[in-house]
Amino acid sequence: MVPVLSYPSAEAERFFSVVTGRQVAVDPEVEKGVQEILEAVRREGDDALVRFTRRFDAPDFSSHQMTVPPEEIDRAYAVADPSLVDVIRRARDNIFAFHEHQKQSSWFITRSNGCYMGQLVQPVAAAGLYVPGGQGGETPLVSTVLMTAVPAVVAGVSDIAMVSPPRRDGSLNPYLLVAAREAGVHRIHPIGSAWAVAALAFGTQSVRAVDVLVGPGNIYVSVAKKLVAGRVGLDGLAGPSEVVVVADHSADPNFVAADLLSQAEHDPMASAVCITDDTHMAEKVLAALETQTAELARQDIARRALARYGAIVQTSTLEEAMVVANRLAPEHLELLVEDPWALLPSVRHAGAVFMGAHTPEALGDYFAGPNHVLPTSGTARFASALSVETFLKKTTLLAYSEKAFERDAAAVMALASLERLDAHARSVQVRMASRSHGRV
Ligand code: HSO
Ligand code: ZN
Repeated sequence: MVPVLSYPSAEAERFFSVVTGRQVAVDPEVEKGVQEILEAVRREGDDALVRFTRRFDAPDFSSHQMTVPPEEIDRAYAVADPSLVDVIRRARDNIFAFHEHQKQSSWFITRSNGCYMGQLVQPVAAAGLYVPGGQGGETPLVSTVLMTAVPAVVAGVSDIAMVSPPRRDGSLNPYLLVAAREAGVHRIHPIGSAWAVAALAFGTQSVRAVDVLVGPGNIYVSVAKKLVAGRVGLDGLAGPSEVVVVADHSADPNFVAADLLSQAEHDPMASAVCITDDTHMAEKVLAALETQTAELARQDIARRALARYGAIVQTSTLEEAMVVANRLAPEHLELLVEDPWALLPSVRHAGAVFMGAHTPEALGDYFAGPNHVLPTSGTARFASALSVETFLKKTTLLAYSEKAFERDAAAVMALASLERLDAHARSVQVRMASRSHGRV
């Protein structure tokens, strides 16, 4: 079902490049198609949105359906299972509590002679959240609503729009509407794919343009985000999901297999890798994978993912296992080892770390508090989870007294003349010349 690779070896190296390289190449045809969609939305606004939505999602979609009215959200509560609404609220509260700690404050410092400087931290004015369709609305990604909306709310964004592809009748799954209201989303547009990204980036008659656009999506969404980068702020470009499980002799092979499968069932391109220093682990995990996969509704997806992007990597030590984990820089890193805290200092690159036997990734996917929108495809080398910071921007501030100005004037003029920028030098010089006391 999955290959067992020893490390170091040529096979292991080949596997690593397959896994880390699985999202790099974008078909130029796809990019061209997406570019045309963006242009159409920019030129025609709502008309283009209605046309694309009718063609791909909801055949009778009309421009009146472009924003979900509050009564429809009320009706969603009426049909939703109250115990699920309660769970959504508890998840929201946990996610809020975690993200509250990410808030940032403005700061000021004083330097000698009456010189002040600092940084103002402010939220962006408008944010857009992309929530994937979840197989025609059958599998509503409520957790993604919470994970994208809550950090924006905590940041203080006062205009938060959510988009998600509609079902055949033009509506959204009621649980998406409930989650959106619970999280504090202000407007919901039942549109998806590249044209929804375009609408949020450019604005149309019904969809206001946003300043920051976040959320995972398929290849069309990611390509569209890439093409509007620069016009709006973005989170990362979501690639297929991935998990690395580092397991030592103490790990329960059933847990390891279950956690590998929880990623593999997301997507045929998902990657799930176990790295172990225990020579008996591979055999046991393989057996557990066989049994457990057969019981999954999405076993087809999981099998395809595991066959191409799954492996059990055998190392001789746990330190070596961490070297491999850091090379993969996975979205999720589980440490199913006796003493995960002892291993933590060896973690260099991972989107999110899950410590010990009782912390399956699913806790973080849904409920515990940390964000599940994470850097994929090895981008954890430089990128971080979606966070409050994604929705904040900073403005620096400077205030000089005359005395402080006099102290620094000559230095500024020296650098200005080195760069041969006369007007810069003069802007300092005229002030020196008009000082209340003395002349230069
Ligand atoms: N594991 C996904 C998040 C998710 N899981 C949503 C279930 N629902 C992120 O890689
Ligand atoms: Zn997941």
